[in-house]
Amino acid sequence: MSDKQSDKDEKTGLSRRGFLGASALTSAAVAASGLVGGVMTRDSWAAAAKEAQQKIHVAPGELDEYYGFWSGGHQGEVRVLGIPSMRELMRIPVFNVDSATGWGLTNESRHILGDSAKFLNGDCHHPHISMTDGKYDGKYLFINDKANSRVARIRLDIMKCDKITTIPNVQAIHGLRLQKVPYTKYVFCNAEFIIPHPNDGKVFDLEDENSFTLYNAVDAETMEVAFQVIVDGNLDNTDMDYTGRFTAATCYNSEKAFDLGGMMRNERDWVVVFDIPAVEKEIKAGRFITLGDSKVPVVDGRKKDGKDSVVTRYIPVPKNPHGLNTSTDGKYFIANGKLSPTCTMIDIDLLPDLFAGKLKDPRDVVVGEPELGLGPLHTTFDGRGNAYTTLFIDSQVVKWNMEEARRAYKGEKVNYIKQKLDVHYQPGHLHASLCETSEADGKWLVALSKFSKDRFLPTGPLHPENDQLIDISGDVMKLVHDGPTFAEPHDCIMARRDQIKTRKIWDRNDPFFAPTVAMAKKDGIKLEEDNKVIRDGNKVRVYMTSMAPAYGLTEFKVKQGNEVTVVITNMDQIEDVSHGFVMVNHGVSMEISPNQTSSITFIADKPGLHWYYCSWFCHALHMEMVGRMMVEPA
Ligand code: CUK
Ligand code: CUA
Ligand code: CA
Repeated sequence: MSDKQSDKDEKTGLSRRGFLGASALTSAAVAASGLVGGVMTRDSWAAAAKEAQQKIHVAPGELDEYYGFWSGGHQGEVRVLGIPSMRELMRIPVFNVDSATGWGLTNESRHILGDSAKFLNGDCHHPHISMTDGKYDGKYLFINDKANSRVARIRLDIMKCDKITTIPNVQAIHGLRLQKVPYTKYVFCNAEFIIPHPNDGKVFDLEDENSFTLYNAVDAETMEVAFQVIVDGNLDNTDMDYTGRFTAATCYNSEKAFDLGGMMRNERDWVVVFDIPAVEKEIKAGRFITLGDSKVPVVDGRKKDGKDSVVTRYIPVPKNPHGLNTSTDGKYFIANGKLSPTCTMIDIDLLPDLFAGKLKDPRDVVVGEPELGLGPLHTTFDGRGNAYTTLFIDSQVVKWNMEEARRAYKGEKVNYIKQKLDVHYQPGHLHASLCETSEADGKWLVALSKFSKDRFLPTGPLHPENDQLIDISGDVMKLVHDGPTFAEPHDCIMARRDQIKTRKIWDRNDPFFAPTVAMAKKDGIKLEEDNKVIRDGNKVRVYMTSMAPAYGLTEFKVKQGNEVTVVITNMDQIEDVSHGFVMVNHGVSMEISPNQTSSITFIADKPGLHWYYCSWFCHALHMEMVGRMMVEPA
């Protein structure tokens, strides 16, 4: 950070320490003037933000303190940002096709995409980092695809997607969260939409008892679906506790309706709580079914004749709840009311009694229901007992104290609301640094606003979103940065930079390109040395190395109609020297980073001379890094 900054502030002549003190006084004055608990004006936050703005200045050559991983929304990728600078560092293509790296075009990426490679789109919402003992372990990042019902895993050492799983029997994977304790064994994800089973066109009725949706657990290592649970109603967002026993999910369509009016009919929908060891026990005892062609064990978690199943409990909460967040102290599941101005606090310590039948009413586990403002969507935490909730309709972030909200629910007169801060505009998710772990450090908060309106230079009818950085380290929230982003990130996650350990260059034994290495071995090729063309009937495999500024092969000959696979191994072992390969007029492009092997397959359908060139600037003679494919007419 800006430790090179001058010790004295030029305008005020105050030392840096004095300046901080003065700003703390300003905060106290703001509190005394009654702004806390009220609305701060544009002027007042601008003044309060001055000192915080210096904190976010990461000078040229200096590094950020946190990694941020941003969902790319219906653009389908994951973006890596540095926090607090909000500088975009990298993009990780996942459910999209990427021209620069060749994701979706190369054989390696198509192998990972599997059958779903036929889809060129995705819609990601929820990026989450794997954990050990309730802390980020930096191994993987998982993300959902609502559009094509998939879950993807990104290896954080290379920042590439390495597995994608399509969830069977469902439509639209939305909420996604990870097991926190003792480690991320399961990835939990919600299928949002209710569909008939089997969905073969004979039944279109959602009232039918064979119409339902499923809660899903994916094994984080194998990425296979471990089990599914049938639920009443639908599923929106989910989270897990810090004991490893319970997960919870919101349902906004307890009505099983198919239209807006119907979905808003009930004053209360519910949170469904899952007892995960109880689900595992059912499966072990053989009490499960399977659906369609899939072999995944399915346990029924619906109520039967008003009686609870052994794996679920349904807790009524008001109305069309959305976000579901576990407080970092491990005490509460918090359901965000959306159509109700409230959040519902569920005491996790009371859930064993609820499952044991010791409580009369499922609402007995509710220990707080603070009234926060209009349109609560998501909540995050600072590790100091405060919660921060987005108010979509009010365009605000509200800071509130959880223990005080709990006391107020018992009838005590306490003002649990600490501050309301205007954000711009209509926020969905918000996320504080390390807030999904027991290490929540209460430093930075990002509010992901759905509308930017007047905040940026106009870009035509389509506007960017606005991800706003807020300093929450003091008593008062300070808005310090507007961050334009493309196509609705929905959600993000921040980890300390020491928690993410990346490789500088590829390991030659990396499983990412293992199928290509196996193919070369069959062809008797030494990838690190050989520059050879293998002809196999109509198939031609062209193996070459690359080293700046030249390919190992500057020409090769094929016949019109041949299926050509170009395999390139980058022998530059210098960090940051990536090459590319583009075959002009063939839709062929890929990245080959240091020590990496990449391959791409296409049809040589046009006779004649066709140039190929390096697309990643690698050397003073990068423009000259070219070659020719000669295609003889059929
Ligand atoms: S959801 Cu978009 S604002 Cu998909 Cu997490 Cu709530
Ligand atoms: Cu190799 Cu540019
Ligand atoms: Ca509803």
